[in-house]
Amino acid sequence: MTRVVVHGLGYIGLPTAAVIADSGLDVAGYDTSDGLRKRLREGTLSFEEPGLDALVDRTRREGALTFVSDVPTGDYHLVCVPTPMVPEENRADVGYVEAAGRNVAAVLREGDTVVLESTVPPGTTTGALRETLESTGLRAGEEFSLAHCPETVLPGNLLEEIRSNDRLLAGVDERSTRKARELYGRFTDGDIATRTDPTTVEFVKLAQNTYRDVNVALANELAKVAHDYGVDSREAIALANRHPRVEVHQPGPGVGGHCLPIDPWFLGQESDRLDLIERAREVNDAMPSYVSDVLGEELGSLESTKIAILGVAYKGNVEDTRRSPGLELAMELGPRRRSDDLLADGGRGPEVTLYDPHVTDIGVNVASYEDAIRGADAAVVTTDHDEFTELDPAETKRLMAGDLVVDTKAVLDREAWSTAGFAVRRI
Ligand code: SAJ
Repeated sequence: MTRVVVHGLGYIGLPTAAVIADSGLDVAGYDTSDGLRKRLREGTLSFEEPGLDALVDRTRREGALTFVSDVPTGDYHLVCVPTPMVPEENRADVGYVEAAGRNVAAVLREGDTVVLESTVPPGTTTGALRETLESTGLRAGEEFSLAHCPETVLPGNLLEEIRSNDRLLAGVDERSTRKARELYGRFTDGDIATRTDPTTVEFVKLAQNTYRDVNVALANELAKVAHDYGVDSREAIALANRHPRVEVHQPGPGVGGHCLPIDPWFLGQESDRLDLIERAREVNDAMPSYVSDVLGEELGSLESTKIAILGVAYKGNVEDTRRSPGLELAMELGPRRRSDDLLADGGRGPEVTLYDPHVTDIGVNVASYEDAIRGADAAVVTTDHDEFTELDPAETKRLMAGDLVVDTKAVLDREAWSTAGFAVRRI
């Protein structure tokens, strides 16, 4: 039976491995983290994703999916490792891709196919990865196949999107493209477009996330300008989007996650032409500071205040806090202080509390809803979790000291919260 080895068992690798196993292939999942492999063998997932737990559990019990400690040989090697940004440099760190390439090289046989799914700067597949794999003496496009097929799935809807999204893939030659297409054709119902130029496909993936980031930056700027005219930005954007060729995204407290704040920079890896794209990044990165200014403006001063931040996941209905705008806002407002520290440092504020019904990360100090809002001068909604639409304004009003709620995601029922006595400020 065809064996697929999936390298990297994170947000993309694990669900992809499970979906491929579910399609009837023999899948071996490998990750360099001993702890992660151990937890997966014990049946513990390191992140929350609808349906994933059950699918991993079932495919494991059926013997289709195994988690291995040593990289085995495989007909296909799928590389799904992270590509973080080098801190302070706005450049991609492709070290994990190269390391995975070395692991594949150690077991690579003639006739095997290697597919890179990670988001990378243009030129990585035919550059760094190809060189690493060819250190074996085998040639890509001759003795083995090599292709790039970037993942496009949205956290919170991973399984559905792995199975149904249209895909774009490119091999280094016709055979590589055909071999990769055969694999993806087994488990996706989406349309598969193919090319034989991986660099174009790498570029396209970055262009997609850059489009979204720049569009959100436009929405954020429009929202700030709209406020100066007394115009409701959400209403204005909804009305603007009635035009058949306009699709402005939604403003918010900033852009988080592991893709949009990073991927646009990868376009600048070998080009110094980034201009609008850089500005958009700056506009989005400055949103937490804008929200902090809004709070200061509405409260008069932030000194000795208590601010409750509602939502520290990077977006609604996920538990991932990577580059979370809510956490950025907390840092912008200052380190979390206990009330007794306030006396010690002369009463400078604000005190910041965090609430998030999805976040279980022990590194993030989340309180219960009641503790977060008790005595707060203002509450700021920074994530559009479904649960937030159910928050009780009357009960919240009873517990809070102040009456300001800044709803950066427009999730609260403005009328109900106003009726309960709140001043509701949207972004
Ligand atoms: N956001 C806004 N306003 C919007 C849309 C998003 O402020 O109108 C914010 C979100 O709140 C969040 C951030 O942007 O903080 C990113 O969220 P997202 O839902 O836009 O995207 P991700 O990072 O979860 O997933 C993106 C997706 N890319 C596109 O939609 C083009 C996904 O399809 C990709 O697979 C993923 O990046 C990836 O891994 O590259």
